[in-house]
Amino acid sequence: MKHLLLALGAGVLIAAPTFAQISPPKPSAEQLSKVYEEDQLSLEKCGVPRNAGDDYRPAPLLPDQTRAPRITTDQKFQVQTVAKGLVNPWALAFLPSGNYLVTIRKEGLRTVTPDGKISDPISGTPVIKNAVPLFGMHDVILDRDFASNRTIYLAYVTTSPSGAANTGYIASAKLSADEKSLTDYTILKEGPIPRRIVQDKDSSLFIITADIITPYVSAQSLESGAGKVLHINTNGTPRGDNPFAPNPKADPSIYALGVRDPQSMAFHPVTHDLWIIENEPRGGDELNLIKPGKNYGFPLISYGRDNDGKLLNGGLTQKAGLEQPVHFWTPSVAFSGMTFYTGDKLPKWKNSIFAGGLSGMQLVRLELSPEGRVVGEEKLLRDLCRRIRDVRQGPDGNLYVITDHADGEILRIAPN
Ligand SMILES: [Ca+2]
Repeated sequence: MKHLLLALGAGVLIAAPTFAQISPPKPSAEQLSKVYEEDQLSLEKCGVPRNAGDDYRPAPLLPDQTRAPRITTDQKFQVQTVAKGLVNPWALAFLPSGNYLVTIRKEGLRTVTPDGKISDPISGTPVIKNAVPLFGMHDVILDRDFASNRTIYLAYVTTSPSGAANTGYIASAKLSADEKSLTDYTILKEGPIPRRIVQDKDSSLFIITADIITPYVSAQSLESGAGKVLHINTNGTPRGDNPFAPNPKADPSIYALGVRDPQSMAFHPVTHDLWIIENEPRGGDELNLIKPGKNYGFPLISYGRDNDGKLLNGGLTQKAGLEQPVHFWTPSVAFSGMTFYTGDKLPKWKNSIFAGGLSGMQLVRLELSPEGRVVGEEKLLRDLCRRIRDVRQGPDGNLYVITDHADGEILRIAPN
């Protein structure tokens, strides 16, 4: 059975896009015996995710670094379907008009009205031409001053004008008042695969980029913007105070290095620290607190393994000079979007981290201690059996998630 599981893991890049259309196999008794009791219910209902549990459980450096106590709250909530029929939506933003702005992985951008009407594609977005099915239009955020400048930022992957496949872009553009077209399209950064963007209080942009192609030569290279946290101004220039800017060989936009496939990033609502969640190849998903100039270790250290099941760097999990994750998950949840909940509608969840699981098909809620350690983990929405791509807090104080399927949805999590 172990070999079967490894084979499932090896197919990540090819198998994942069709995952939604294939019914996962039923779990075996052996698989069920290796997970928490509450996880068994999910396995029995939703089937075995590709990152199903096996016997690889590397020891953490710190005892609170993995397998946090399972918790629940008596926060009552209901899940409402806002829209359905979105084809593999990736990210969600909230327009002042009340409409939702949604990226569609293979297509671009659309809006959705509060009553679920999906618009035609917004004209002026880049054409997504790509050889790797998992890439395409990823993140969208509104500028802090969107109400006056109509500016949005996009993270996407396409074939470059010169024919280079899988080229990543960060771009800005202005959304027309009728929300039907983009103008003033400006490329801010070209090259590495960008996953998410967040904007700091000073308007500068943080971007997380992936290094998921073996043998992972970029994440540790200061000459590459891949496998990094980048920090740029809104016109695309690197921040002058970036830690490696004085190094003439380094990409001056690098803020931190050594990440693999970070798909979510958010500022802590109290400390304003920058947190990310990243996916290691197979198991070992990490929650990291990002500091400038720090090296987060991939692929030199990892609590996961490569997609073919082989150990990364001999299975090394710690090394002087390399940052340890705040928390890690084996087996993998395959995290994508993340947010801190700061609203009043769901008060029992205030200041929790929410993170969506793709193959894990769940919404994870994490409680942090004042010291920033994970002290509890709650698994939500497991009965839906949906790949959760993004989770955001709406201006109405409710939580919204989007699901990554050919008939993807926007779901609202509201008090009950
Ligand atoms: Ca790491």
